Amino acid sequence: MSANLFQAYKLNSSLTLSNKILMAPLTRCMADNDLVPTQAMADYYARRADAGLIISEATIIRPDGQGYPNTPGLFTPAQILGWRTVTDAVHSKGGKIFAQLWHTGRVAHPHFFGGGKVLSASAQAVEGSVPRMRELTYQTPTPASLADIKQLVADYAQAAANAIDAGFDGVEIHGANGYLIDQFLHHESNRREDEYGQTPANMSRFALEVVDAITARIGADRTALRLSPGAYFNMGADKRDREVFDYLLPELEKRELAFLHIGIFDDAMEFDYLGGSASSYVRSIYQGTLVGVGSYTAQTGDAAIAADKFDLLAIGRPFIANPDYVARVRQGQELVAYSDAMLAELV
Ligand code: FNR
Ligand code: 8K6
Repeated sequence: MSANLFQAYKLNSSLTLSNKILMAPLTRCMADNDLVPTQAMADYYARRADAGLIISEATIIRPDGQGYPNTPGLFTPAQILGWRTVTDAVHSKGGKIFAQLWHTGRVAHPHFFGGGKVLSASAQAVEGSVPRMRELTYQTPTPASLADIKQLVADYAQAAANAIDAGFDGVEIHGANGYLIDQFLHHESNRREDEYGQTPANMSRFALEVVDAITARIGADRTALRLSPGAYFNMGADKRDREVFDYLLPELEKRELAFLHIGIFDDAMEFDYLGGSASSYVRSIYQGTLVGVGSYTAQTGDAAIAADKFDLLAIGRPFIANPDYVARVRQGQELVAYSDAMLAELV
């Protein structure tokens, strides 16, 4: 049972994972009011250190990237120090941890950063409001100017350098789930008429600039990326998006990133314009290490790896419910079922 999951996996010459189970990035909204990680967060991550790799909850690169309360940052000295406590705790238990770098783009709300502009690719609002803060309706964003884009790329690279200073083993760029980078990659949110819009190469430009700036700063072997080629969250579908990812994925393959990670809640979901699931689509044109995720169990994930659908398995909600997920699976013990009520507390 689960034989594939417990094999070591060499990502590249600098990183080898002790098993193929990743803890998926999971926003918990538990940082302090300066967006500094707490001791309770360090303890929470350390309890999960036997994952082959932990990916941190999404962590904002700068104030205007914030779309939810108390999500941690990586842009002040106090935040870097707070994360150092987390990474030390994980490393002392033999684990590895990447920081997930985040800017929510049009899903940001000025409530969280004292007013000011909400930036996105174009002036296309996302419908609705901040979860559990329903009075905060999403605003029509301001299209990022060329100067804004330059600054954003620089801020992503600085946050990556800060992550390394904080002791992270690498970073995963959050290019998925309808947030800023993803907003450039989909036609619903990107209506630009300049060199960042309309064609697959232009729509991929911002994502590739962020990747290139970060790899130049910390190395491709420590840089990963999460993508959602299928629109399913904070995003409307458009079948022309396929051509964008058909262009982007081979470009990414040339960059020799540590891994590519699918952003999806249920990998059984099929997208007609991708010809199947998001993971099967990416696997068909991308040869590098691929992380699958989305409503898998250890058994179904192990079978997917055996069938060569992806190389590594990320586990989200079951890891919230079971800090000892890896040990339980290894020993064939029953798991505690996840429920949304568990989000109230860091166990
Ligand atoms: C998530 N997910 C998520 N994804 C991401 O890229 N960054 C994040 O910060 C979060 N935060 C988050 C919070 C909560 C409470 C949930 C439930 C999910 C998505 C997550 O990484 C994963 O893709 C999904 O949960 C699907 O995997 P499971 O839970 O079915 O194993
Ligand atoms: C206040 C917590 C904010 C968390 C932000 C990250 C997103 C996690 C939210 C979980 C909700 C699930 C929505 C799933 C959409 C699937 C559609 C098919």
